[in-house]
Amino acid sequence: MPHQLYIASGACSLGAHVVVRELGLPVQIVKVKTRVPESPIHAVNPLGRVPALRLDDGTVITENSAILPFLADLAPGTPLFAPAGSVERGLIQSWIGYFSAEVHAGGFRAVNRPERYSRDEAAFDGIRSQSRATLKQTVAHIDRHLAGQDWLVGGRFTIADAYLGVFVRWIARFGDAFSDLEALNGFRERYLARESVQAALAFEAQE
Ligand SMILES: N[C@@H](CCC(=O)N[C@@H](CS)C(=O)NCC(=O)O)C(=O)O
Repeated sequence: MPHQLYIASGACSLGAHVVVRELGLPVQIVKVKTRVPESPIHAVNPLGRVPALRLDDGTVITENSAILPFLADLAPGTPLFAPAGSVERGLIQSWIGYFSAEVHAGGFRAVNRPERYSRDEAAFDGIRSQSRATLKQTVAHIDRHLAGQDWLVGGRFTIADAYLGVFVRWIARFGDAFSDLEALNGFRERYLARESVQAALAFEAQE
């Protein structure tokens, strides 16, 4: 059996999915549902989360921050990543860490899952609005970095950009509240124009 990447429609697994398509890797994309007990994801990742990468020997790698570099390393020398020990590799991994910890876990999760932060339902709206304000500050940092450049590191599309696309798409749901982040809005257009992204989104939209 080939390596299998477990993904879900609209989820943060889009970044890894895009990397598989950018690199033309021999990795089977397996679309699953999350948050339902009968989902096959539970047999792969005990946390029930995507992305999860099941290797051909049965080993399962979870976490975007591990899966994205692992996939890129399946194509040695790819411009989507950078050589071990290089400054660019450090910068790409720095952004991936920021997206995983600060933007996803620290930002979106509190906006989307206030029940994880309080048992008091009356507190949910307050958690959502404060978290949204915090998230805005977090993504404004990315917006400032992107001003005047197309991609995050080295003037080319990398695995960090593949991952950032997830959050830039999610931000669009906030409409006007985030529309002043011009560099990020430009990034979203460049991201959505990529063939790999369009193919990944079309696959995810299929029934
Ligand atoms: N830290 C993990 C987060 C993964 C994660 O939260 N995935 C979400 C989709 S964006 C999921 O599968 N949620 C289902 C659930 O929590 O039950 C990573 O970066 O890979």
